[in-house]
Amino acid sequence: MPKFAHMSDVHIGAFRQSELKSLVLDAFDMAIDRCIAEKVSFVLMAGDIFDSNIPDLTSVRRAAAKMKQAADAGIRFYAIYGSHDFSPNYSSIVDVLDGAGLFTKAEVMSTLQGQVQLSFVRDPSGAKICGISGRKLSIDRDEYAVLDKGALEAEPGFKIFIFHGAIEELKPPSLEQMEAMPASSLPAGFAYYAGGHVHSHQSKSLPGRPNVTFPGPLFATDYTELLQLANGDPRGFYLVDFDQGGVSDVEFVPVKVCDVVEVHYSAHGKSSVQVAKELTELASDSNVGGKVALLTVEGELSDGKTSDIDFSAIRKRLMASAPLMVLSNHSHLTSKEQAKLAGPPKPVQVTERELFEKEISRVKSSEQKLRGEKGVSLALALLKTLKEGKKENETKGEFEGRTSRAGLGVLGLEATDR
Ligand SMILES: [Mn+2]
Repeated sequence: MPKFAHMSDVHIGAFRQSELKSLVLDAFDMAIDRCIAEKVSFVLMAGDIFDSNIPDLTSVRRAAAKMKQAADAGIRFYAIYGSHDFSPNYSSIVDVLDGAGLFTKAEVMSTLQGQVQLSFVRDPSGAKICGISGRKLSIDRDEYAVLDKGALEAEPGFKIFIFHGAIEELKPPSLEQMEAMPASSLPAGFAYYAGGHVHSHQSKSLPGRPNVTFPGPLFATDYTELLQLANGDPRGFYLVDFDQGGVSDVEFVPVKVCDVVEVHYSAHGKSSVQVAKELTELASDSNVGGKVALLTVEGELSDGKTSDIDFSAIRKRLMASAPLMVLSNHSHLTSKEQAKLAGPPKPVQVTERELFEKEISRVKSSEQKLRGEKGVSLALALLKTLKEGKKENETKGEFEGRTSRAGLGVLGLEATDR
């Protein structure tokens, strides 16, 4: 029986550290090797294949070489953008690979009388695939609202819908806050719904919409997800048996590239001297060879400062057992002594206002609006404008023009034409 694979949220190019970037690609290699061994007809990539629209090229080169190997084995790839690798003007790596013939973009969209029309991409196996990409700022939700579902539902044959967004009925409790749409937004009567965006795996059949499936990442994309791996959360993709009659089996295939372990230490109620000593011993005794080690230190020191603890020395000790990588997190380590001095941290906005209030007396200007409370408000408004970064795909010139126009607007000055 023919098979297809369904992956999503691989986030190739994620992580700053080259060792972790490489592990993301190792997971991708393992998944593709399995697809080749299983002789799948095609692979669905439901968005966020890459961590950004223009990821680092070393990662792209490795991923493209692997896909080429699969393509040479006769495997076809159908992809949509996610929210990370989307670009509004066709300058995403997804478009590059589509242009090079390695991918086929599964979103073929047009608008007719205010309605969104989708066209099917036909795979040689007979499967008909269509879908909607993820976008930044959830613009895609509007597209579902005006989607011509009737035409899609009327199409006969074995149909797959590919999408990038959370579905209310399948939202994991840990992602309560995530924006989601009801399953009724999806056209009914397809054989399989290949989802992306939700970073945990799940497959569920809903009335009229069977096999609504999210694979989640193949490895991890940030520190929190590395912690999930340390806690034993499985990662992988789906293998699906199908024929023209429909889907007969949906199987989750775990992918594991390495062990991830957390070395957890509570410093609560201990002195900085004691913590430094105990952490050094803990690091010397921990065997994290061949693993990714996450060192978490938290709690409030009874005595001494957090800076008394030499974390780089402790890290070095951990490195002695030759781990793949050591990441440490001590952002939740505090001390009684420092808390007394500094008080609880203030929100950024409060700090900014306080700084301006302190400095405003130094402004010597006859312009009333630059002084006193008015001056503080103006400075805050200007700062807010200047903080707006360069927009995706905005050129340097466009960015500078927009920023100076907005700044002059805040100051109540007219921009002069050059
Ligand atoms: Mn994602």
